[in-house]
Amino acid sequence: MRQTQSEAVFSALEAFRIELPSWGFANTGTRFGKFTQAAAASTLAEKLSDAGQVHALTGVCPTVALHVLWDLPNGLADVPEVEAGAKRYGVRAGSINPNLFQDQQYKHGSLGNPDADIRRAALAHILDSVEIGRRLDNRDISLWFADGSNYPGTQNMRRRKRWFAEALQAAHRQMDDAQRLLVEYKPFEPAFYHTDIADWGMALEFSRLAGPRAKVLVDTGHHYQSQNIEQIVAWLLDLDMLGGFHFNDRRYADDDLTLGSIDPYQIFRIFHEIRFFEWETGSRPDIAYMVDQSHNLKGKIEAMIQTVTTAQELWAKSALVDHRKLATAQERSELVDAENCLKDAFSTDVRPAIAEWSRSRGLPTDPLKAFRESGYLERITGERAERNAASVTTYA
Ligand code: RM4
Ligand code: MN
Ligand code: MN
Repeated sequence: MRQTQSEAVFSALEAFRIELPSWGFANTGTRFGKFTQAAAASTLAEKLSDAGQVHALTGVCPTVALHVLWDLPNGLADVPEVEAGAKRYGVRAGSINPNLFQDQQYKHGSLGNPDADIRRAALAHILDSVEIGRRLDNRDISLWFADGSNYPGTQNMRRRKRWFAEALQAAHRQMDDAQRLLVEYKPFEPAFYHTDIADWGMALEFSRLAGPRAKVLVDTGHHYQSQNIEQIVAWLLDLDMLGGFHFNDRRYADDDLTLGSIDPYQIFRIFHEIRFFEWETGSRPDIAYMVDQSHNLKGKIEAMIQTVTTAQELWAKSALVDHRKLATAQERSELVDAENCLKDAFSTDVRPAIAEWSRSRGLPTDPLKAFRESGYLERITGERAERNAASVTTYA
């Protein structure tokens, strides 16, 4: 017998958790400057506190991704502070993101830098990050490299590829069995001629070279216009190489806009591929769902609540696809019927069922409203406004 729609939504939501990025609560901007917000978080404690609010209201964001340079500037020595802050604000440390792009020495790259000393420094930072992840008892080290070049002929792409492979192998050797390396790709920016890990094929090759616990991380904003991301997801699932996502939306490039704000059907199609895979194989892949967004115009906490709510809605809709019907229609090449399996699920209003689930878990049925009524924003605005007004906003 088929589950009722609300049963399907309930069991889908029970299995869905999404990680928040600490940097999504801080003042960020554009290439031309930062727009400061009075309520933005600038300390680790403030970021954990804000993330804790989103988790308290939605119930599905128990972990916070950390950027080592921004959140643990003293490396391992900051681990106790992270533990204490996480405990205090009701969250846990999430994926550990080494920062291999901000230091001046990385002007010509990190693991791909022609200077061996700089490559060694970059690897040392990754090895520290592996150790930080182990101490914080978190599974994933999430690697994104800005490495690349701006002008033809200026870098040896093959040599850089080999340096990357060697260093990723060394990082993999450092991990214990509970840890994973996630390898993120991005076609361009900040490098505008070549990027060392430019697409999912390169990330896949590096993951395979690194070792069995290295997987590919798909950031939804890191593709060329109109690329079929769900096909990439389907391939990675079939290869058992999909490690996680950085969710955001985009219209032009790596815009880091709110999930589902431009093309919610895209995210639905990605979720559908995952659920269809689970139905077909009877297995549940170990995928880290993470948000990677920068909210420089919207209120940061509100934007995060909106993101999480949208993710739940799209995930719940994807749970409504009738897989048996879809499989039959695909076998018979009944194109309209097959496509309608997706469209019917996508156009179902799942919000009442989600509200019902939230109520059953003792959570607010409208987290955004609950946030606005909580007084939290007024309190942090009062506490943080002066410091944020004094922070640097200039571009040049
Ligand atoms: C990059 C990429 C990384 C993120 C940095 C801040 O574009 O998406 O995941 O850590 O931005
Ligand atoms: Mn990302
Ligand atoms: Mn990005």
